[in-house]
Amino acid sequence: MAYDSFSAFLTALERAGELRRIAAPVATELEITEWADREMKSPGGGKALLFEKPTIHGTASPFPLAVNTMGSTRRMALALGLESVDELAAQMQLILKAKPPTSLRHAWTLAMQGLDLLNAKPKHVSTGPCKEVVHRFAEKAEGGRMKDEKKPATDNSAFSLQPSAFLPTLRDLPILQCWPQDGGRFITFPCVHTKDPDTGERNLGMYRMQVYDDRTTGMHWQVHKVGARHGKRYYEKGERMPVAVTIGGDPAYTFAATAPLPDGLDEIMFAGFIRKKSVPLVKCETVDLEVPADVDFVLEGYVQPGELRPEGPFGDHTGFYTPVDDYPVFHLTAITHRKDALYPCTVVGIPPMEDFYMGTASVRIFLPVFQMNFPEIVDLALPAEGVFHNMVFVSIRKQYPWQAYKIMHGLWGMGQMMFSKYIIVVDADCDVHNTSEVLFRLCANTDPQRDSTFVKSPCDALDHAPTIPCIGTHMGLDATRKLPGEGYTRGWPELVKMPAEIKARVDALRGAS
Ligand SMILES: Cc1cc2nc3c(=O)[nH]c(=O)nc-3n(C[C@H](O)[C@H](O)[C@H](O)COP(=O)(O)O)c2cc1C
Ligand SMILES: [Mn+2]
Repeated sequence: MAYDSFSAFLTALERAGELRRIAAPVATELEITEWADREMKSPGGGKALLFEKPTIHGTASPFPLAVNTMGSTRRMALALGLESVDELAAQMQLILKAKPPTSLRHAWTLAMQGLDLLNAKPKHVSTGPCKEVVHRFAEKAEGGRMKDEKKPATDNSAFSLQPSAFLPTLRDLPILQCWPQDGGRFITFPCVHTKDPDTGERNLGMYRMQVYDDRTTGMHWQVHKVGARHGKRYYEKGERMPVAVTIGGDPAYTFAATAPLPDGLDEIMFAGFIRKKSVPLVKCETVDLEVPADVDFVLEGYVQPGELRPEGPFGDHTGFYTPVDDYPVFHLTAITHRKDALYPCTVVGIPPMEDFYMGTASVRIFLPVFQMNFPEIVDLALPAEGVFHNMVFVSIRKQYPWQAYKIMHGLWGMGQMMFSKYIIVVDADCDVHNTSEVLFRLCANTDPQRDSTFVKSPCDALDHAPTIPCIGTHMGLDATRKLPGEGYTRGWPELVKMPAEIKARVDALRGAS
């Protein structure tokens, strides 16, 4: 089911008893983060929070702020218009099963053809709610600075509400300064739209944006991401890169921007598939790009390839501050928005946080694709403690010796799974969503030297542990029961278990007493 606005999604959350409104003024500087962090860490992920009067240095922003809207299993499903994310996984499986794919690429192609069948192609519209207020900026006289001109990351203490808030600038948006040592304010749910200059293919990715001033932000696409690849091509061609950033609208857009689709596959179509309705695309005012017409905000602008500026520090998903590093700069040329625009965002930090539920939904939806390639995979989980990439639990139906290693290497070869620092493989009867059960198997079933392997791999750009950024080792641990063909000849012991009839009898006895 599609939401025709972000506010319609909030209404659905409210009806489901999943939303808490906060009428009191709360500061975008640290306070909202502290509130949201407590909510996210409460049992099951707490509730979504709507701050009706977020303040910017004590002055109310004209735009309410919503946070933790996808931060529970139920809200994540509601965000995608579902009772359970498994419904989408089942549809994915149906599409793939219709014609067994012969490779990963083929599997994706089939999935995307399936999207066509489901009429998920975007449709082009001439205008939409995101154009209710249009603020085009005059061309800036002063360009951005180039790579070699180092300057400390912005001190945003001068960040204050402009008196004429009718045509908004970035200063009017209730953008959070999340953590005390953050380099400034960061847009944490930006959906960044770019185009491959060679093929015209669209990409939608979520890359956080640090606000430098009312017209300039950072663009934190990490080197492995598609936005960065597009940027590199513009740089090679010596062309200015058009970029449009959307905030809000159907939460399916926000989710699609985070989903680890292979490069070249269109997140807008994926969003259409999720919501079972074509995404209405409208042309931007000042750049040659199209964006969903029903979003809350559109930030239009460009990245001048080659121009870099220090970005950070930022209290990150990892639970640590990522240090200052050079990233591209986004220059705004226009802001358009709904009259009643809401500002959705998230807060990241020490897990578990809202993004855990988003990552888990991605894994569930794409599990059928993993299983197409590796039919022995039963289930897969990224535990909250591993913050997406640090740890993967995978259960398999083992049939032959060293199959666990095939699975590890296979996963390391699949898109963003390349970042997986530790992969732990367990047998089919272990529930990978129960970390305690996985650790039990790991501890009990492994001989550390025999059952581990190290590989060299690209690492998540946010990982502070590798000696050199972005490269390092990954470790695979085979916690499955060992076969004679794996050199284990002692006879693997049985797990201690009670027969079902005794369990039933004790259930009955306990119920009666
Ligand atoms: C809340 C949140 C914030 C994120 N911030 C960033 C970021 O700043 N930079 C980045 O490269 N990836 C970030 N990601 C991860 C990307 O959105 C994700 O890898 C996505 O699949 C990238 O899309 P792409 O493959 O089209 O580049 C973030 C994810 C979430 C959920
Ligand atoms: Mn992509």
